[in-house]
Amino acid sequence: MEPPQARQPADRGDARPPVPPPAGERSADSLCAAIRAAATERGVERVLVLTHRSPDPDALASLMGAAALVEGALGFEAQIATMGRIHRAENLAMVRELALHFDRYDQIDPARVCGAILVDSQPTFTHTVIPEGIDLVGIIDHHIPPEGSKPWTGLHRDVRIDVGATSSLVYEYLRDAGVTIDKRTATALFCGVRFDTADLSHNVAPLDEEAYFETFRRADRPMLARIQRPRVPADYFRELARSLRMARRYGPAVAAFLGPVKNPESVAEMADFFLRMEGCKWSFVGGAYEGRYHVSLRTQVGGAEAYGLLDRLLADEGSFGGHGRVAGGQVALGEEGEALTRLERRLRERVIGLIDPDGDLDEDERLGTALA
Ligand SMILES: [Mn+2]
Repeated sequence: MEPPQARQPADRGDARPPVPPPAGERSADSLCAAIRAAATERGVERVLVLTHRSPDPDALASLMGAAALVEGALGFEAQIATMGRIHRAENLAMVRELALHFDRYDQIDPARVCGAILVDSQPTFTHTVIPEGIDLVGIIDHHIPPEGSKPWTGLHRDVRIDVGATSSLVYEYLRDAGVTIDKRTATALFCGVRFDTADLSHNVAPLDEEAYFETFRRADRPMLARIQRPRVPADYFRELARSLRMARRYGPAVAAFLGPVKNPESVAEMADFFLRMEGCKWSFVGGAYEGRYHVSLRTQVGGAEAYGLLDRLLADEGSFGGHGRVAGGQVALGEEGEALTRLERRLRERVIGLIDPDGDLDEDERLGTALA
């Protein structure tokens, strides 16, 4: 939909400032109009592109795509800044192969940008920081905001929870703006859609299918293969062995409370891994990293929604998000040791409570079965 145009007096010509689009509008045109309005107001043609802490492939690709939109559709400069380390081997491979170089938050000069676009997240999410002195011009995301959180009410809020990947949304912006998607951006966007939809196997909207196939046609396929099966450090195998020893089977669920982990991504990775077990309807894994307890939940196709299950497991502790079969969250940990042990005990009790609501299990059954 075209943003409404303000009536323009014939004698003012080009002096008319760009008209910002109405709230709730979500198209490439309206985002570009919002950025142009901010650039005119601030007198800077440079846009900051941000996402959540420790970006995953969908976030990384969305950053690249949004920057390509800023440069290709507006001819403005884009500055991408990220925070938090990237741990998962596949995500590191994506950064390495695509030769991504992002600025840190302390390299942002608010005077040198007209505003920011936030992708694959929302400003109220706890894992997302909007630097001080920066005006948010637009958000593009597909996550359900946590219950009770106030939605951001800025000009360009494009949150489509029915779409599997933010990369698909960004692909649509580039398509609609007529920006040519180069090989590198296409490779990244394909990784984003692939990662968040598990190769179109879940959370899929028609837009995801189009984005997946169109970006695949333009992608660097040898590079895609290198990103998907990267080499992993020896530590990875030690953590894997430890996780296998600690995991327990509780009827239809597999749960593992890993205590401190070297790599917070291993929590999500193990949740994916355990879900592959025959008969496993859902998996739940938690691990402590740098003062926070990370949890990941996965459910089988046709099973319960991951978001609702994790909501019950966390019972108002920490923050979480999710869509379809995937959900994840974090709980801040208090003093060392004690808090972690207690939290893991509470979570384990809630897992057992979910699979055994009537308390029919005996002591032995409540301990679960070892996997290895
Ligand atoms: Mn995403």
